[in-house]
Amino acid sequence: MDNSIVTELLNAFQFEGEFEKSSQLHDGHINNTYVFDFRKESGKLNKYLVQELNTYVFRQPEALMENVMGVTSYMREYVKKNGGDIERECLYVIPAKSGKPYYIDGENRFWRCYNFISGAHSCQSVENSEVFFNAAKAFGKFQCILADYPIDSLSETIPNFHNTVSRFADFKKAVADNLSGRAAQAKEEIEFVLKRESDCSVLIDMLNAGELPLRVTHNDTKLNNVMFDNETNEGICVVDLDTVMPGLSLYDFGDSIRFGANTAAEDEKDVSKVSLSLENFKAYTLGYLTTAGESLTKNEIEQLAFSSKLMTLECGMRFLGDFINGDTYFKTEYPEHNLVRCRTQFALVADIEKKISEMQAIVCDCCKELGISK
Ligand code: GN1
Ligand code: MG
Repeated sequence: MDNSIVTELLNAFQFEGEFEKSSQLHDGHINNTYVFDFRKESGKLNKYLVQELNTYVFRQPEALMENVMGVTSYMREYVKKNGGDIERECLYVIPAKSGKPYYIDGENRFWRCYNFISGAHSCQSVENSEVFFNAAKAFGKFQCILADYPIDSLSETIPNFHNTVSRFADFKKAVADNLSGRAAQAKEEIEFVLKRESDCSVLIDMLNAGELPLRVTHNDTKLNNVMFDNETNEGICVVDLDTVMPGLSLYDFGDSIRFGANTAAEDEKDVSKVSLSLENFKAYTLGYLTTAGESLTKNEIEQLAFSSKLMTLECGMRFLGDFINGDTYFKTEYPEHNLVRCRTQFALVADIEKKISEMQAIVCDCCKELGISK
């Protein structure tokens, strides 16, 4: 980060202490994230998370920050009431000196700042199933805490974010427009998506028929969006709240499985390494049902396995669409990055299709183990 922008941000936000340094974090495909270190008079280190919001992806940044302010205040009250640590178990926004929860710099970049969760770490992959079990408990709890949050007060900052029918339509448009001229490079992958059109409407049809409840959901439940306590390894705080919007519990469950139950990385080039780990699927299902199971309906529980397939298909279709559009949405490190990412997602979809009955049996076993009868 260049010095002039650091100086500008130091003047813009209400930071405490003497500034020491800034460093960039490289997780995430959308925003630019930095850690700012300060030294307090007491000698204690004081860190903040400073983010440049991607306003190409988030077209309504003010509305997004209103969502974030509402949800973080609500969660902070919950943590307080339950005797938790408000510095570590929830995020809060550090306001700009103007009093606004964000700052727009001289080049029109949109900045916001959070407390930094200390004594905790994030994980980029599932090293053992306990980590995944703990992530699941954290996301399940997150959903339960927000169960009574006034859903109508949330703006849909990215309309139809997980509406797979509309994602499918966007995908077909990307193929038809072929802005980058790359569609010919991805014939097989395009076919893979087109063959699965009927899957795309399953959950949306159920929602429209009143068979699934609309909830306040996170919508980006990647493993690296949970902070784990360094000592206990418990998931203490769910982060990356930019996509908290009305949605289906199944979006959150399925997206977690997509990322964390894959035996390979999201951008693994060797697709023979990609498969669905039934062990990790079980760990996540058990953790999620431990905290959220009582609040889920029978229909939600029945669709858990399918949602894993659908969210993986959807994400793959988004990567492929972006490849064909010319990489305008996700950050990429090399020209075929989005194509590589979509291939891992489709390999995972294919493996889930083979294992779907086993996954359904695992969901039933977990319900029995936890005494959940629906
Ligand atoms: C993006 O920024 P990050 O990495 O948490 C994306 C998610 C995708 C994910 C795929 C706002 O999340 O929807 O599932 O990449 N976020 C947005 O890794 O589009
Ligand atoms: Mg993230």
